[in-house]
Formats: sequence, C-alpha cells, structure tokens
Amino acid sequence: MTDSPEIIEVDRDRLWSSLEQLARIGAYDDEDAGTVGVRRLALTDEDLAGRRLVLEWFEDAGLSVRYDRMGNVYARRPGLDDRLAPVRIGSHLDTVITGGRFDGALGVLGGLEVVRALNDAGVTTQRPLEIVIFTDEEGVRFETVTLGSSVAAGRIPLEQARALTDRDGVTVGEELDRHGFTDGDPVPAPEPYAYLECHIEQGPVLAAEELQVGLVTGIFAITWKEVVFTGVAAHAGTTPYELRHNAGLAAALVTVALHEMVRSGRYGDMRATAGRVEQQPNATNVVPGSALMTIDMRCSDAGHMAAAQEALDDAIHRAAEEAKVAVSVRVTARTPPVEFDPEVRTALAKSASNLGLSSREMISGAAHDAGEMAAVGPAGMVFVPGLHDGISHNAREWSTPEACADGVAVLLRAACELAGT
Ligand code: HGY
Ligand code: MN
Ligand code: MN
Ligand code: MN
Repeated sequence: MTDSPEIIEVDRDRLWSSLEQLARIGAYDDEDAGTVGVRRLALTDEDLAGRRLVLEWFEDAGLSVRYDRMGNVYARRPGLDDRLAPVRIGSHLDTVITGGRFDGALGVLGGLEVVRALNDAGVTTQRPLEIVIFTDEEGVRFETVTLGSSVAAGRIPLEQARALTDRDGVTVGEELDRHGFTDGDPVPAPEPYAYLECHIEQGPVLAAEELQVGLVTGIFAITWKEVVFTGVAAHAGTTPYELRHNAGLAAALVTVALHEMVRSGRYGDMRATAGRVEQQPNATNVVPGSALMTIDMRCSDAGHMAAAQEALDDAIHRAAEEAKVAVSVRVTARTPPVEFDPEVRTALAKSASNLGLSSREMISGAAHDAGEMAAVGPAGMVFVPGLHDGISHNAREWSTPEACADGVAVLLRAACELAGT
C-alpha cells in the first residue's frame, strides 16, 4: 500500500528524543562553553557506543544492517523492487573534540526518522532506502576530512586510510580491526541512485534571515596542510636575537600571513585557519626549537584555491628564512569544490516549498559526506538553522525540535520522490 508523501508525518518529539539520548554518549562538561558538549572521536569506544545505540534503533525499525571494511554502516529498508539501486540518506556520528549534539547526528537520526515515518504510514518506496553512518567524517583524530565516505567513494584507497595514525601512533587499521570491521564488505561501495544529507547549517545565515531550511548548492574546496618548523631550543635570556633559530616565530609569521591573505580579498571567499599550533619545549625561558601547525583553507573557487596555496607556500618558506629554521610541509586533505546535482536540488526545493517552508540556496563552508557522495552519484543536502549565530564545533551548538523536524520533513519528501512512492 503506498500513499502520497503528503500524509507521511515526521514525529518531531521522537526525533528530538533520539538526538537527546544519543547526545548522552560521549557527553562532557565544557567549562569554556558553560554547557555539556559531545565528544565521540572517530573509532574511539565512545564513537562505537554511539553507533551501537543507533544500530539498536535501526534493528527496531526493521532495517537490515551491514558494514564495509572502512566501518561505514549501511542500514537497508527493502523497496518494492530491490534490484534497483538505493536512495541513501546519511551522515556521521563521530564528533570533533568540542562537539555538539547535531553535527552529523541529525543526518543519521534524520534518516532513521524517515524510515520510522514510512513504517508508521505503512508506505514502501519503489527503490530500497539505505541509512548510512560514515566513519570518521570529522578528521580530528586521524587528520584528514571525510575519511570514511572518501573510501566508500573510492577517492582514498582503503590501505592508505588504514595507514593513517592518531597522535598516539594508533592506526586507523588497528582501530578498524579492533572493532571487527576487517571482514566487512569491500570498498568502494556500490553506487547509490541518489544520496541525501540533512545537516545543521553550522553558520549564522538561516537564523539571521529567519529562514526555516537551507537548500545547499555545493561545498567549498578544502585544503589542509601540516607544517613543521625545526629550529634550535635556546636560552631566552642569553641567546642574541640574530643567533636564534626560533620555530615559534616562523609559525606566528605564517598565521599573520594567512590573516593578510584573507583580508587582501585577492582569493575571493577564502577562509583560512591555523587550528593547531604546538611549539616545543613550550617553556617560558626557552626559544621554541620546533613548531607544528596545521592550516585549513577553504574557498568556493578552484582558481582562488590554487593561487592561495602558491601564496601560502611562499609565505611558509619566507617565514622559515626569516626565523632561520628548516621546514617541511605535508598536504593532509585536499577536496575540490562540489556542485550538488540539479535533480536532487530540485527535489529538495520542491519538498521545502510543498511544505510551505521558507528557504534559500546557500553554499557550505563545511565539508560533508555528501561532498564525497557527489563524486559517485547525484547528491544533495538540506540545512537546518542553528541558534547562537549557528555556532558549531563548539559545545554550544544548538537548534530547536521544530527546525530539526522541518529539515527532516524536507528529507522525507525528497527521499519519497527520488525513491518513488
Ligand atoms: O571540517 C569540516 O568542515 C567538517 O565538519 N569535518
Ligand atoms: Mn558534520
Ligand atoms: Mn563537523
Ligand atoms: Mn558530514
């Protein structure tokens, strides 16, 4: 029996309650933010505990679960014709160190709510649906972004992913084996008919313009670099300035160069962040002998990104010269600008307007698994407004039950349209 998507309702309170229950796993007191955050770094026990809870819900919803060798989870709801390629709805459950309860979780639990709503309405879609949990989207523990989905899409080979290490020298491969994913399905994954992701906006635009959902056009290009400056630790009081080899100075000069590059306007909508700066021996009376810094650069235009990388490399080498230190640079992530599929974008826009929701098109400055999925099939995203200027990657990340339910209602209708009801 199939009904038109009009009468299939998202259960706002059920969705909100699932978000709340999941947020208890990995909860931590964040003094700086003055609230409770969520910390489930990729492939840690907290990450797997969060998955276990969601897998229970998947099973309760009648989904059959399998996983691949990268630990990505696919929870399948049969369609009327299971020979057809599935419509996938997904995101991630891992968080950054100062995470909130919506980044990633809303996309996975939103997919689960789509299934629960279809179950309630007794509706079976033509195509099968698959809800996906991608491993390690955040790239905080193993230092590259959207790792699980990039392996599922075939951009990063599994063996290259398995060799990545965290700051304690533990490899992705050891963690995948420890959690029992080694015998999973081969990667890359078979291609979906379409991929949808609902995600908190992680920015101020929708709330500032008092809009209910964001219709995402694409994703910024992203380049991450790790830079290591090697100088000489020396006495802060007796070492004459011209004899110093100050690695900390070099890192500071690069941070200022980034600031000047962005302020120059020469690189369009470029955003640059030196998120990690660690200098050793990190002592008041010792000239820093070594410094490690990471640089995250993003912009919507590939040409601006290329020019910015050239200027950055130049700034890095000038800083090393000025501070009289050695330097090594490693690219740790590089993704092109993403354009989402016109047909998927139309399905999402039609859903939003049929629901009478106010919306606008917008680009994503944040990386998403949808960016990797866009390389292997038609993909698209819907954004949900956040509170507190849309702050994210911060324990204060917040939204409302209504906003989350609106985003998932758009997801539901677009999934029904693409999967056929
Ligand atoms: O870095 C990002 O944009 C994503 O949240 N991992
Ligand atoms: Mn995310
Ligand atoms: Mn994130
Ligand atoms: Mn994501």
